[in-house]
Amino acid sequence: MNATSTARVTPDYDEVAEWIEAFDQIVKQDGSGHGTALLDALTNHAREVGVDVPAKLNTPYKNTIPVEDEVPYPGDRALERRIKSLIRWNAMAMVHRQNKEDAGIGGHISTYSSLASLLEVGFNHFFHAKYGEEPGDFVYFQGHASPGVYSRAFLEGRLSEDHLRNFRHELRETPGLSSYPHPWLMPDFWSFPTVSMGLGPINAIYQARFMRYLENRGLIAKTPRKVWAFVGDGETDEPESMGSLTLASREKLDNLVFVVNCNLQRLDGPVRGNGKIINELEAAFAGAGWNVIKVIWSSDWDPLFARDKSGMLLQRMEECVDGEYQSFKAKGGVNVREAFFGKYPETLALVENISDDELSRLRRGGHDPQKIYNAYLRAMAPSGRPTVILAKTVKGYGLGSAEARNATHQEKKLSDESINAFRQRFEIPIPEEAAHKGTPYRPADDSPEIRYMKARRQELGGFMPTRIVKKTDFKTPPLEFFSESTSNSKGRAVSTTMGFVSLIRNLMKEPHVGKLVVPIIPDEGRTFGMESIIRQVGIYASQGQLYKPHDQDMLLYYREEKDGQILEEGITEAGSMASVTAAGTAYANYGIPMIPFFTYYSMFGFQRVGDAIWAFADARGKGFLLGGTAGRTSLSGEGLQHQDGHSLVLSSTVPTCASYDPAYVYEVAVIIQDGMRRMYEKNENLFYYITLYNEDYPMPDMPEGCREGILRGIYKFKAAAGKATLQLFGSGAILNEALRAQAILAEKYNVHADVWSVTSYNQLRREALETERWNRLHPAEAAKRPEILKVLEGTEGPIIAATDYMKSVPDQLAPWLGTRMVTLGTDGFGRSDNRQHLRRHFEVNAETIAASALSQLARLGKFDAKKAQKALGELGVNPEKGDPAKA
Ligand SMILES: Cc1ncc(C[n+]2csc(CCOP(=O)(O)OP(=O)(O)O)c2C)c(N)n1
Ligand SMILES: [Mg+2]
Repeated sequence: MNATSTARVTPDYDEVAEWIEAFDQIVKQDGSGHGTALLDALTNHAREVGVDVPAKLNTPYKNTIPVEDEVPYPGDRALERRIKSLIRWNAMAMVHRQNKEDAGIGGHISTYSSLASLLEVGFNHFFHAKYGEEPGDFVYFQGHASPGVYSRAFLEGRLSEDHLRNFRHELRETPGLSSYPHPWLMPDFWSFPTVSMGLGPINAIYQARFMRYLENRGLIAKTPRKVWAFVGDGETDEPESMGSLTLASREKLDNLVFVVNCNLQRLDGPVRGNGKIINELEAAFAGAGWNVIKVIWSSDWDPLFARDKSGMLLQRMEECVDGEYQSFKAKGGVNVREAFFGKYPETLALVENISDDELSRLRRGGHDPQKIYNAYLRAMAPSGRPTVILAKTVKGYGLGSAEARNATHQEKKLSDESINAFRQRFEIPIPEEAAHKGTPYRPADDSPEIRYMKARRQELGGFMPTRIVKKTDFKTPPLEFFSESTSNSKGRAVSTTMGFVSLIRNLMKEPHVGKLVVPIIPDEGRTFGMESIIRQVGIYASQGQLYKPHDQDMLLYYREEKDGQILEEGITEAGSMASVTAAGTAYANYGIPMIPFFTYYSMFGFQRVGDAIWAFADARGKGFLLGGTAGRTSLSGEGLQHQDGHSLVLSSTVPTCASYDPAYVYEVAVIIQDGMRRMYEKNENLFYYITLYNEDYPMPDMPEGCREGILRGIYKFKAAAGKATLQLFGSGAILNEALRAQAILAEKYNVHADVWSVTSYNQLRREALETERWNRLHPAEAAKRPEILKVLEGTEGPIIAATDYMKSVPDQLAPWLGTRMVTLGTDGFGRSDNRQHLRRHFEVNAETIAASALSQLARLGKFDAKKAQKALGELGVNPEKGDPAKA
């Protein structure tokens, strides 16, 4: 053959057969490893001589593990099938009954029906609840398969019939079961919220990585523990599902197993009707460096493969698209014979002695415990790579008319006929009438089924899922420990970001707490001046540093260590948030109160990865999110996409998030010190969002007696020199503008104002709402006053509240301050101009604050209106300028 010609030629089949024979002989003699080496050598050689050898990421459309390599199933197949049938029944019956009695309550039955065997093999043979002293495997369940997980717990005797009766009725007298895995709602049961598609997979990857981080840092013992993630095939469309695959292979996470439930359907219809999702995923995962194990066909197909000498069976399998595969299951045996096998005489002949009924029951691999067991077993072997199992299943398996139908995802109850068919197919020993109602069924405690399933779980360390939080003895360093942060900056202009970096640097030296700190950065370390931390504790690198950094002889070189403390995530806020989630729930999952400090561009936090943050809250996550480069006007020179004036609005929506907008480093210190105490010592379920600015200014000493005020959300920072007839509120870097306005007003207009630092409008609002609710519920008792009103008692005049965030941030207090408060904020798109121009544009500079104060006093009849109008001009405020909110 001409080596330079790239034209494809039809192979000579005899020649091919000869080569294959020779190859087979070598493999038989010297083993499969030799076969691999030979192919490698041949491929390399072919490339050297210019033969086009395309990289192939797909293997034939059949099981990865050949039949001859399978080991026998170790469990009692018949008993396990009985158990699985009962679980299937109770899962389906629970949703069915609930929807019969309370139409519209929701629930899913078709997802679990496709997942049952995949989970049951895990429960009976793989999922460890404990490894000696260490907690066991982590399992991320497909969220809407939760009925199956509840149903198993019911058979195990951990959930009662009342619990099932109250599925999705959490608000009834007997607390019920939450729709999906929610640690917030069922804190003794679920650990990992998964049902927001894509968050389970990415969180599982970073969990497996964090496990290694803890091991490599010597904080937990090394165990063969695994992280399992059960993922929907439709779910893999989410960028979060697939976005971090290469991290898992790069980090050699062979503690990670993905099982993709390839039922070929999502909510509306087929996942890849015109293609094959399994092939697509195989190529993507293999390309990302994962071990791929395909479990496509059950043992039912083994004899057919064995008899098919023509190769036409595999060819037929290769050429069918998923839309056709779905149809075969939806339409039944006659159709399978005609449409699938009937295409070629060779394939039709293969099934001539098989009935239509049997044809309809040729199972897919994901419903065959034998094939599943072998795949899981292979995934357990240390391979230096994460494993994905692509298991082909049928959505709505066993649900009669709902099987493999496009509408099956939404199916919540079955017809009497389908219920009856189900009851007979899975041999559920309850009368027909009771079955129609969806009555649960649990055999006696001493029945073989219950004894078997309990024995299996006992062998594997206990029931799953369970969430057990051990008390840890956490000692918060006292505020005195942070004295560097609470003292003035000796006239040096510094930012709260720099102050925070010094604080965390010191904290990492603290003997008890230091090692628990997990600094997490998405490639913004230098932006925040964190080079010194990199030098101090190193960046975590599971392989250590394999090269000499070019800046090695510099003081602050790029230091990577196997036991490095910093998680430098690269440019992925989603990945970073997954690390925050692993670290911030480690107190529960590993029994170690790790403290994440995630520092990032505030614009790319709540707005970009808000859903992941919401799931973190659901998981009872703890720790600190630090929104750096905060403030629409404080971050100068960047522009519209970077300038954040709303993360505090978004953070206020998360119920367990305490949001703070501090102006000075001592405020940051007070918030962090108290945060650690509340989260880790008092075991409160909350986390913190703290804004950090990059504007430099001298930091003052912490004034006496302001600690409570900082935490509450407001304290008087600088009283008026004369009698105050005006109150100025400032937050973050804009507090300085309020202080400048105080001086302008006093000097130029003889108006005296108190200046308050408002560290958290959101905390003040929450307290006020709580007080107000109490008042509403206790009309016969003396009304209590919200903190904000108590604090302002005796103060005079209007309030001008200025913030680098949207006006709706201070407006959170409008129900209590009413028209007394005028808000100035940064509504609208940002610009890349400098601070001075930005603050004038957004009307939050000192001059506008002063002018707005005079204007308001004039409206109240306390300042001459004409003078106020003139003052606008004097202060450089153009009354005819366009509204920045619309600009
Ligand atoms: C982020 C997000 N978007 C949409 C949904 C709504 N939803 C729930 S299940 C589902 C289909 C899931 O399909 P697949 O992942 O294939 O799971 P299957 O039920 O087929 O096993 C959708 C769209 C969701 N839960 N989360
Ligand atoms: Mg699916």
